[in-house]
Amino acid sequence: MRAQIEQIVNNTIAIDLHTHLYTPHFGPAIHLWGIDELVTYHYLVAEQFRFCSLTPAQFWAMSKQQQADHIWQTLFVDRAPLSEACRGVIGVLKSFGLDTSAPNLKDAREFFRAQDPYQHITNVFQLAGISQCVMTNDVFDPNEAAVWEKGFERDPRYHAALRIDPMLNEPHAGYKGSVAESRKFLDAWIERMKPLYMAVSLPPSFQYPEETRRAQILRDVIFPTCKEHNIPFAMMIGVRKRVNPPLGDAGDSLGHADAGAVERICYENPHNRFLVTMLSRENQHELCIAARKFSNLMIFGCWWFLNNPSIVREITAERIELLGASFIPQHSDARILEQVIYKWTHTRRALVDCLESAYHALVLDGRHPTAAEIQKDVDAMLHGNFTKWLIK
Ligand code: HDL
Ligand code: ZN
Repeated sequence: MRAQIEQIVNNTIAIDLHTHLYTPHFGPAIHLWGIDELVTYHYLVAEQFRFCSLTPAQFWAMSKQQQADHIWQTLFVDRAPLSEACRGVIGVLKSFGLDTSAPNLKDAREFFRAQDPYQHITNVFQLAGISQCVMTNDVFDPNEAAVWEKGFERDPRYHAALRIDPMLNEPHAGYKGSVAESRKFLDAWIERMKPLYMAVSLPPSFQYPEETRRAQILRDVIFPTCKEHNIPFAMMIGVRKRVNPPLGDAGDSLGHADAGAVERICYENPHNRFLVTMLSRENQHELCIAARKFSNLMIFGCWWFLNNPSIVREITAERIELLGASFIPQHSDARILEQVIYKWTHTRRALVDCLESAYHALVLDGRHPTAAEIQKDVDAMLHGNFTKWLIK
C-alpha cells in the first residue's frame, strides 16, 4: 500500500497557496532565485549566528555573495548541513545534479547564472510538482504597487493574494483611511490584482471581538469586502515580529494565540470563507477542533517554524484523525524560487508517512481503501480543497 500511496502523492500536482514568490516583472529585489539567495534565506541567517562570532552588523555589512560564502562555509563545510533549512539547500543542489559537498559556491553560481529565468521557472515548478502558486502582494510597498499600477502580462501560474498587514497592524504607519475610504481602496486593488484571497498575519495577542481599530476594520471593512467580492480571508496568527530586530526578517518569533477568536469570527460571518493557519504548535489541536465546528473554516499549512518534518508529521496525523481529508496540509512559504523543490519534496515525504499510517489503521478497522479513494483524498489535500474554497 505504501508504494501505491507514494505513487499517488508524488504524481499529484499541487497548488502552492501561500508563497513569497514573484514573477520576473517585479524585479530582482523581490523576484529572488539562485544559489546566493538560497544560501542567505533568513532561516539560514538565523542559524549561522549560532555557530560564528559575527555580530549582526558585521554580517549585514557584507555583500550578498560574501554573506552566502560565509554561510556556506559555516553551515555546509565546517559541519554537516543537518537542519531542515540546510538540508533544503542540499536537496535543491541535488535536484539540479550539482555537487552537494562543494567546498565553495563557484560551480553552483555558474549553473544558476546560465539559466534562462522563464525556462528556469518552468523547470523548478516541474521538479517541485506544483502547477501554480499564490504570491504575497504587499500593496503598501511602493515598489510593488508601482509594478501593478504600470501593469504587466500576468503569468497564469502566479496568482495574487492581497496582503493587508499595515491596514490592520500598523495604523500609525500604515493606512489611516475611514471605513468608506478603506473599502474603496480595497475595491480598487481587488479590481486591479484579481487576488484569489485577502490575507493578514496577526500577533498571538489577536482578539476578536475587541474594542480596537483592528477589530473595527475587520468587522466593518474586511469581512464585508471579502463577502462582496466572494473571496476568502486568510488569517495567519501567532507571529511576534522582530523579537531581535538586528536580525531583520530572521528576527521574528511566535506565541500561543486564542483559537477562540477564529471561532467567533467564523460564527459571526457564516457567509464568509476563511483560510487560517496558526504559528504555535500548541494551537494546532484547537484549530482542528475549530475546523470541526465551522465549515466556513479551511485550515492550511504547517507554517514557518512548524515546517519541520517532526512537527509536520504530528500536525498532519492529528488533522487526518480529526478532519479526514478536509484540510490543506501544506504551503511552501517559499521566498526564493527553487525552495519550492525541497519544501514540496519534504511535504510529500511526510504526507506519504501520515497517509500510510492512516490507511493502515483503516485496514485494521476493516476497510481497504481503493486507489481511486486514495487519489480522491490526495487530490483534495493538494489542490481540490483550495480551488473549492475559491468558488462558491
Ligand atoms: O508573514 C508571513 O507570510 C511569513 O511567512 C513570513 O514571511 C516569514 O518571514 C516567512 O518567510 N516564513 O516562512
Ligand atoms: Zn509567508
